[in-house]
Amino acid sequence: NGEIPIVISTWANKGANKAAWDLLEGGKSSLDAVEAGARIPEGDPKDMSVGYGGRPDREGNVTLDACIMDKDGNCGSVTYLQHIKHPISVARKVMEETPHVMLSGDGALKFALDQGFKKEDLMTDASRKQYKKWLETSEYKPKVNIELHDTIGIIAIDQKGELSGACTTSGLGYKMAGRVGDSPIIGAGLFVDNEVGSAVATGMGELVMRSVGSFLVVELMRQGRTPMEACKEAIMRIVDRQDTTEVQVGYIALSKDGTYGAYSIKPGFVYAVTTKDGTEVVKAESYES
Ligand code: SD4
Repeated sequence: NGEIPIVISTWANKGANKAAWDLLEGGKSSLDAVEAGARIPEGDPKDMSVGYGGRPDREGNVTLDACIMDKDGNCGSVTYLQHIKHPISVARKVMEETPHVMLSGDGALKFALDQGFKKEDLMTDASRKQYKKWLETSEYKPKVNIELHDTIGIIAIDQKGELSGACTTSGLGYKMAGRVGDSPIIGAGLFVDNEVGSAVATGMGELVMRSVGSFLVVELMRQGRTPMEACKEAIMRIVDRQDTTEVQVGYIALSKDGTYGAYSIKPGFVYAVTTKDGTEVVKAESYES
């Protein structure tokens, strides 16, 4: 593997890759491409880990985390954002229109509204029903590989060879109110270094944050690891230090030359790769078999 342009994303999110690819093919920037890709699951009520229709926290509030990073190392992020369907686009506005990297909660919402985003109810009949059912036991147990669609991390290289990445999620279903995961944290959920490559994480964010995973993957590539070797080493860093019996973490990585790879703790993690030859859903190698 190793061609340019290319877009890869976590899970079998072919629709996201298609939206991104259409822009890459038309000569648009990888930044435009990853934003367009991330917006697909955000707007899809059937995807219950992202944006509209996402699982709420245990108090019934849908709170969203997202970040975006470009070829120049600019980045923007929102955490604990409510009522806005496309947090990735708000994150891009934070990057482009403010002197800051991260806006959170009410401030992020106020900024989004000022920027013309609409306030919406992000719960759907399906997510309300599931939440009511969850309340019956209120047992908190994050599930591994929920139905092969989840938080989306998406990274791309455009025709000019420049890298960007995006990551967006409603976080772990039925998390504590106020919990923020790895996905909006630059270096944890996502990192882009235009000289080297980019990486993005999915799964139990706490484990990714503790090991600053995506930054680690990119730094390992800088030291000469292939994308797959770098993802594997970052996963081993987690596995060697804590109990991972019940949890999943997966990384995908893309190097500057278009080679890509992935690795996860548990089997079942897949990612979608799109080049001029079409889209392929690839099974990641994993620590456990
Ligand atoms: C989080 N990493 O909030 C996200 C959730 C996720 O698969 O990726 N779930 O921890």
